[in-house]
Amino acid sequence: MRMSRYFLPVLKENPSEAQIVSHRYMLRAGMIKQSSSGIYSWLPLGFKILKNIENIVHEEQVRAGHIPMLMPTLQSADLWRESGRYDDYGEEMLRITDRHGRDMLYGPTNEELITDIFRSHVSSYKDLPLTLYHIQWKFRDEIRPRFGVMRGREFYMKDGYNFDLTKEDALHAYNRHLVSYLRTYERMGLQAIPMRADGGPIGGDYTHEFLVLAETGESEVFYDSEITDLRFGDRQIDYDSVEQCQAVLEEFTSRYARTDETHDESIFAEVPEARRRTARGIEVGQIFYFGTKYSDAMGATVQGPDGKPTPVHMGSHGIGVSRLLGAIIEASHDDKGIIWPEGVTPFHCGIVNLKSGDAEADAACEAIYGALAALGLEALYDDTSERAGGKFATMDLIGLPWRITVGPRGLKNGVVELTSRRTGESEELPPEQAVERIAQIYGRAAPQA
Ligand code: P5A
Repeated sequence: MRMSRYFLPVLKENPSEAQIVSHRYMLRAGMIKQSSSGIYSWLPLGFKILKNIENIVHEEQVRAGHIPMLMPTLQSADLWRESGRYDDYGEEMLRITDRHGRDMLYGPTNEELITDIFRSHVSSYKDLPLTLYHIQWKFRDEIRPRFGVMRGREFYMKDGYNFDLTKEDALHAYNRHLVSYLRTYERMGLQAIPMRADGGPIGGDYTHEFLVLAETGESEVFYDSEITDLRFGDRQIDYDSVEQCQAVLEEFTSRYARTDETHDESIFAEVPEARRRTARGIEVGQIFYFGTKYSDAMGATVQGPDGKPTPVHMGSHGIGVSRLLGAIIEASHDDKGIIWPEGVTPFHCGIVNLKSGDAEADAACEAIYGALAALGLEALYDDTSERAGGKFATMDLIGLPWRITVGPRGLKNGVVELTSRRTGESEELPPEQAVERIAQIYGRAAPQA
């Protein structure tokens, strides 16, 4: 993408309404624009990152054997009356009446809708296990929407639902989700720690939240510091293996880690004092096992092996896709701007032309831009006539992990500059080698010599 043709409405000043760094940078980098309280338009740069995050979530869900689909945002109140949550959900639910006077609502979550789909189409235990998911906008009329996309009213969520014949099978689904979530967050450059939490309006008493530690997090958390040493890494897990998934769950949940909702001082006191930590965290996901809560209320049964109708065991599992942009920025930034991890970056690298209009500099930039594109790598090429300082400031603010700087002086010596946004370190090398390095970083085939 050429900067001169892009839509990147960068703000020079700090917006006064933003209290935390991620909100500030998202507004300044022209990623989002508030349309009303807690509701945002996703401008091109923000939209691109949202889609990258969504793609990682999809890939990891499919890897775990879960099946993608799409349910609507608007739901009939009748389903929620069946489960009893129409009244229970309270003022967070946005209620709407259509022209025929029918009660509708903008879905804050989809347990009822998916249970209705299940009971309409699945009747035998032979069709189990089944895990369906979608990534769709949700609405919760939060009393205090704040921090930009962190606590929005309209927000993007991946929500998945498992249906199993027995509690044991459903607990395997729970463990499988925990494993796949660990992989998902690490691909985004995040450490998200599973912590025992409270079921809240979703229900059940077996649930873990995934928290990214950050001073600006809304949750208070208590944990054994040893847990921060754990990494999922690139282990290959067989998602159908009960033992393997169980082992990962045990490894990642055996140390003390709880949100304030379930915190227990007497158990925490058993952690050696030097390892006891109290901190704040951003909740980027939550998994639940709630047994037959919805299947009992809504009559979702299957014919069991004994021929008798059996209510299915269920769980649901959510990832805050739009919130993740804020969480990643909170975890990865400096005083100049965002530092995107390679896994989610909107462009693989930036190209800064120090002298747009100079025939040689223009030609070198075009060649690099074209060579990257031929490798399937997308660069944001600043071809504008803005001064160099301004171009660098914009690149630093929007946080592309790599930058290639091209100017007449370097070109005289046959070199351009490759700079890491994270370390600030620069290296001079011939343009072809700079392209090669970017290709290596992103695991693309290096160009032919
Ligand atoms: C699990 C999926 C559920 O709703 N039902 C379907 C279950 N869980 S949850 O914890 O309530 O939400 C899942 C994740 O969504 C994000 N989230 C939000 N993101 C932005 N703004 C909000 N107001 C908001 N509320 C929830 C969180 O990341 C949460 O973990």
